[in-house]
Amino acid sequence: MAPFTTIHRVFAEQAERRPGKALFELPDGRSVTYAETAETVRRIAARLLADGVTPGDRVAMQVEKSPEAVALYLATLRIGGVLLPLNTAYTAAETDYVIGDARPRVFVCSPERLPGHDHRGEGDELVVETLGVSGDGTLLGGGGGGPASGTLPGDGGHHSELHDAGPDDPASILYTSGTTGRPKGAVLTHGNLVSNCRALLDAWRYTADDRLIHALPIFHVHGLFVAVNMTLMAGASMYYLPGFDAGTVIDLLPEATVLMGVPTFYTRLLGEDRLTPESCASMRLFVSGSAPLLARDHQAFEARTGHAILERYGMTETGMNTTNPYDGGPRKPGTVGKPLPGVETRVTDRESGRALPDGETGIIEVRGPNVFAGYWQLPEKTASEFRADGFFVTGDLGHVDEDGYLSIVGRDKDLVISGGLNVYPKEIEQLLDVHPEVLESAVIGVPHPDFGETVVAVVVPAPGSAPRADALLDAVAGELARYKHPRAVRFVEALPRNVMGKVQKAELRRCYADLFVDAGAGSDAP
Ligand code: MCA
Ligand code: AMP
Repeated sequence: MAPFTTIHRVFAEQAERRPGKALFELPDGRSVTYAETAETVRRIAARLLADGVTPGDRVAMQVEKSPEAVALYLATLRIGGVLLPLNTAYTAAETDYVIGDARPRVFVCSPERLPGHDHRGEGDELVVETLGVSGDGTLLGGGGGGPASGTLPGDGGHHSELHDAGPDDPASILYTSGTTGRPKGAVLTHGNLVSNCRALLDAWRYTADDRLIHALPIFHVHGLFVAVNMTLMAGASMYYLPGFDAGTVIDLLPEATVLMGVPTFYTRLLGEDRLTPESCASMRLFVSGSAPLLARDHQAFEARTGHAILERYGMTETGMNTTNPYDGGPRKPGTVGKPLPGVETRVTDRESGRALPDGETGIIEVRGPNVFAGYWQLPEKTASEFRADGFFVTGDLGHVDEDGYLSIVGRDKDLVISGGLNVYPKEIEQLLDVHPEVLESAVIGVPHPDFGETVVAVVVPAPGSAPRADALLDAVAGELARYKHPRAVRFVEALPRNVMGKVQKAELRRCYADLFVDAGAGSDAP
């Protein structure tokens, strides 16, 4: 068996092997090579050491997408730190909660966020650094910031040692909300990242010859631990875009080989006349995940381009679990394929945990080297999500067909996935329910032409009150990131409940299923 290696070590080896090769191709025509990135990694590593980061310390990152942000990720691992990537859409309240829970040693934020997020007054534990989109800010030596500025250790301000992490050492903590409404940190180990990346490189035949269109955010598993890690480990290049823009992606298709995206990417691309077999001539693979891709869109994309989108299934807690085949079998629309090598999946009865025969729908469970170490400082919560034999209970509902392909048919967890971003209704309901004009609320997801699903709040006014929808939305706006805001509010006299008193969300979803069906992409409900 090959000795254990880490993402940061493989990256360092790739930078030695192909120093002049472009890792990042940027929209302004500039490129950043492997050697240049390695140099930035060493400089940031030195800075983080000077800030007092020791192995196991968390380094929080809430910055716009830039090559330096990837270097910050690699620098953190290089010195044994644990990366805590934060969504740039988070409000101050959401950010403060995560920072308070994970207790990072260093918080690197965009310069423009600094006034709202200067935690230095809260004690001398946290060092705040800034990093802007052009690499500006204190992290790369712009002054201010850490306590030890100007006294960088290592090789003249360059850190030359690589931390030797073991497979079970934590590499990253990613916060996911949950049915309790409180975000919790999923601890991913070096072993999780490397094993999953290797399995994907093999499954999707990803090599140094690939040129990826990278239009995802880098604070989730999809954009960072799938797309970036695969590119670094393979020694490939990426067209590194600040976000998804259909026109820009179409412009790049003739230069690229692979696109990884959420279903919204593909529905938006299908709206472009320039999406043709000719524009896709150099492409060899389109991957979709993070949310269900409608079979209809899969078929439409194949008809327009000749490419069958490869759909795969993953989760923050597990990385990637299953994938449709690259070759050796059909990519079946509406399915997420078979387990990756080394990963086991099964479908069980929720209550008893009994494995169900193929064809029957139950809870999807996963076991393998990809499955996380647990929730940060929540041992009981962690234990409750695992079976005694080590399978992790995903909360997704699915069944396996006669060829062994898994289909996801629903969720046992109360979750809305909007444009590939998870929204937990509980977080919104808690805010609405404390509003003086609200008796109670139920937040649901309904079909949306652009985002797949979108958030709707169904509200019972307090007796004698007649709240306005915009007043309720204002109450949510200050607390929650924009993508979590309800796109429509509907008032009802009472919520439908079953005999046990539980709110019947399925009935509400049926009732409001058509709210956005004829609405244009991105628009609010009529
Ligand atoms: C932006 N907005 C959204 C979303 N994104 N609202 C709801 N859901 C969203 N996903 C808001 C904006 O703040 C804006 O608000 C308005 O909607 C319109 O924005 P627009 O310009 O259309 O959005 P965009 O910037 O084009 O972004 C849409 C997007 C993006 C491209 C779909 O959300 C995205 O990149 N999603 C991918 C997320 C992802 O990486 N998921 C993977 C996590 P206003 O104009 O009113 O201010 S899951 C994962 O990692 C697991 C492991 C897995 O399996 O992959
Ligand atoms: P997250 O917690 O953000 O990592 O989101 C993980 C969830 O996204 C999973 O539990 C699924 O519910 C959903 N998901 C990911 N990939 C797919 C897919 N290909 N089809 C359907 N749902 C998916």
